[in-house]
Amino acid sequence: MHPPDPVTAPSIRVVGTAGHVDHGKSTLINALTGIDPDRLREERERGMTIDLGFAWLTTPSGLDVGFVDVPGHQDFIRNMLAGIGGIDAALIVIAADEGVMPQTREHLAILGLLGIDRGVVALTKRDLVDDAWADLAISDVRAVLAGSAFADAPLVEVSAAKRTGLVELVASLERVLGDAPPRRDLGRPRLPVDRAFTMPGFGTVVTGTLADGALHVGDDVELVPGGKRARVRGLQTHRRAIETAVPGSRVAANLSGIDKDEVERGMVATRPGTLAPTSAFALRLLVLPSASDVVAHGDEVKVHAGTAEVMAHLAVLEGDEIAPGGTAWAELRLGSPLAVAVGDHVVVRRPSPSETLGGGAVADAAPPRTRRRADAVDALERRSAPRPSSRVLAVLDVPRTPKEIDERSGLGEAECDAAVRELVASGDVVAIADAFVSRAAFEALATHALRVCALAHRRTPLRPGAPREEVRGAVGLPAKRFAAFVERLVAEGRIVERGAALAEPGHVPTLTPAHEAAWVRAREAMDREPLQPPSPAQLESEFGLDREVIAALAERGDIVRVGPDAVFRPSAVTRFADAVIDEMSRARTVTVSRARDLTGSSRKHVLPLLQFLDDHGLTRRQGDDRILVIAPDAARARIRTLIQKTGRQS
Ligand SMILES: Nc1nc2c(ncn2[C@@H]2O[C@H](COP(=O)(O)OP(=O)(O)OP(=O)(O)O)[C@@H](O)[C@H]2O)c(=O)[nH]1
Ligand SMILES: [Mg+2]
Repeated sequence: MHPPDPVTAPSIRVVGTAGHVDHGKSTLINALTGIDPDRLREERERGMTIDLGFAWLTTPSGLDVGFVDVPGHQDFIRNMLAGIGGIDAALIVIAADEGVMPQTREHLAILGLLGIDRGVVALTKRDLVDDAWADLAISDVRAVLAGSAFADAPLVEVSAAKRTGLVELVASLERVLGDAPPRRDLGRPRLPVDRAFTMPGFGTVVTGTLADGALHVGDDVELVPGGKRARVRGLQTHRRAIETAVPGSRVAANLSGIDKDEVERGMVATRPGTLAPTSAFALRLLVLPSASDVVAHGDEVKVHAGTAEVMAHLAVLEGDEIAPGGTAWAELRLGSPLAVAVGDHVVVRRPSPSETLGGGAVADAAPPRTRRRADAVDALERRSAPRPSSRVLAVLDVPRTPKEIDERSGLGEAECDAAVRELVASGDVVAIADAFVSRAAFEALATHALRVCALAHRRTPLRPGAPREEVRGAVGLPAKRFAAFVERLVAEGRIVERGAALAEPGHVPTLTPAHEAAWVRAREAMDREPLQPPSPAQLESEFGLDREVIAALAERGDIVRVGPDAVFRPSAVTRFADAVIDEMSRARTVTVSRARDLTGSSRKHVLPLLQFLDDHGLTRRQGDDRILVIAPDAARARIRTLIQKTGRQS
């Protein structure tokens, strides 16, 4: 939705492998990345993946891709399910010599249930077969994929042993990932934990694929379920330390304040208070056509959601059972609490004999307990029927013009306008210049902009804030929309404009102790003869206060910049202004030399001061004289507000 924080990688995606045991998934990942995803000793000894493996590469065009390598053996399918949820695209691995096998089909079915519809097929071990065999294998694969989301997925013939086809495979992955929509950023980060371990010297580390928002070093997190709190002490993506992890990236988070034993796979690290564990949820349950039997009311099933896995009791809300290939509204009453959100895709399996039964998207994460089944179904139907406003809201994860909203939502112009008006009135949608954006997306942009400001304050404490253009680049808004965006944040008191910079409202430029000491001496010099103070050049040569420090002093109100080469203490400016205003209200005009004599200043100092009064609409030149152009009282008031505006008074 917007470019990530400047300190994180430019673009980041996650690919998961899928495919039958021994078809060459891990070998291929190793050949592509140089990283062996089989990190356990047992895996290396048995030549088989047992648990999830992780690797990464940067493509020729600069895309960072993380890989989650899953086991193909059916005994470890729960591990596969824990890793595959957060991916952008699948790398479907099918060995040329064996072709499509049972777990090829099961993994494909799982990808379908999870709504993962992008991928590349790698026909591996090409070196083991001749061309005729390979052609047969390809038509076999195409037949199996027909009718699935992967029907038109690119297919690349590769051999990890001979290192052929690898360049083409990366190019295909790049293309498929390039077409993938940006990961949604709701400003509500969720990190489903797929590993938790301790690292000597660091403490507890959890890893996962981040969803729905960014995580920052210093953030407080809650682990759901359980409610244990911790703080993010450090973040890494692909072994690089980062300040901010973006949604859709592989993240290792070093947590303080929590023991390794208190965290496990299946928990979700999230912003405290944003995700409640649930003990039951409702969904439209699709039973796979391949299921060996009907799925019946009262069945004990296993639910896989995110990286979690819990036992559940199935309540079928329509009829008593769902036949293979059928769907019905159902409720899953969980044996232990689970962190799920509406829209999450879950997979349902039979514990024994072990089999993937089906799945669906969570429609209600907290269904009311007692009600008639028919009422429950009605409520779920209503909830999931897309109303015009929810269709409009769904397309406003990025700013769009009314015309674009019409096109994308598929609604008529009138219906669309009415929905937008309703959403703006309820505060769910915000207008910025010519476009509209959802409140959630607006909030994510705001959080992002403020992060950039905070970062600038930390990196350049002397400066008034982050350059506007830098913030604009970071949030990725065109100029007009950015102006409206900032205006709104200013009006809400969440950001302040300081010249060409944007800052957090509380930010005050801070000087180093050495600069503070220099300023004490310079201030004495300025106060000695307030209307003949040292010039900025002298402040630099004699006191070591360079332009940047002077800007910071002006920002916090210790001095007033009156002209390019003139600075004064605020009290000197008001004293000068009061004297010449008095003179003009008495004698109507004042000359440069009269102003100088009146205030005991010098010509060099008086010229910029008088120019300052002209520039701010208090006085006007008339030949060699100056006259007041506003009432004396108004002039006195204006000079005081002006000085306050250029900084907070010292
Ligand atoms: N000749 C040849 N052998 C290969 C190729 N790719 C993998 N293999 C061999 O196939 C075997 C299985 O490879 P893995 O990469 O472990 O297979 P996998 O799909 O990761 O297996 P699981 O993770 O257990 O599901 C190993 O002995 C590999 O050396 C290839 O391109 N050519
Ligand atoms: Mg493997």
